Amino acid sequence: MVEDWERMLAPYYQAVEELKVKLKGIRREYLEVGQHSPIEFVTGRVKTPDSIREKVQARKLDASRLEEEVQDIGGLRVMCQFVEDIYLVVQLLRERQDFDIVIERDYILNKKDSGYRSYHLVIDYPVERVTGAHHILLEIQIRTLAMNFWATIEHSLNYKYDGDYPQSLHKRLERAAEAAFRLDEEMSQIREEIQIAQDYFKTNKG
Ligand code: 0O2
Repeated sequence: MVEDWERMLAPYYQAVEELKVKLKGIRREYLEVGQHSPIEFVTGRVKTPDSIREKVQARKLDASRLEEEVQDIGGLRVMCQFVEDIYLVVQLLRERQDFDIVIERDYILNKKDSGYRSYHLVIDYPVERVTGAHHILLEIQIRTLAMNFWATIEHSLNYKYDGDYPQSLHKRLERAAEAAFRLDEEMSQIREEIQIAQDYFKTNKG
């Protein structure tokens, strides 16, 4: 499939590190001016050759077009406190000049059958190499802390059962996904109250 994985993955490692710095920079900018940051924390990873091979086989992808077919070889994850923050982050990323968004998938409005919720962006990112700009695709997943909690647990179970859960577990995971979503809705209500309280404080202080 690939002769030299280290060489092929090198631009992905560079891009993931660069984007972690850039996304954490957004958080820092908000905090510097004393505002709520829509970004709580950021993680990033590059898929292993084994995991890339597995995905190509499982999805019957065209291995000769690996870098176009597997769009999450390099992946960033942005965790937010509130669902509203997710859409603000998406808006901030749409306005950036350092990459182009090529695909947007809203798995919050359109949750997956598994119960999975997240907002996915696939971006075309130019990595500056000594040989010039090398364009690669990267996936950015944007989700709340509650969505991340559910996805992390479900991912481990998925791995254990190879996606073939007992029916009872499937039902429980669905219920857990709905509970996580209700938690997000409750937190959004609190967020509105906090903002009203902050506005009240600004108007009435002194
Ligand atoms: P890992 O280990 O998480 O990095 P597509 O289905 O192609 O239209 P999508 O959903 O963007 O578009 O792609 P894909 O390949 O289905 O999912 C990409 C990643 O989204 C997955 O990466 C997961 O991180 C996450 N994801 C998607 N669906 C689910 C789900 O049902 N449960 C959980 N826990 N995560 C999900 P990988 O490949 O699993 O690897």
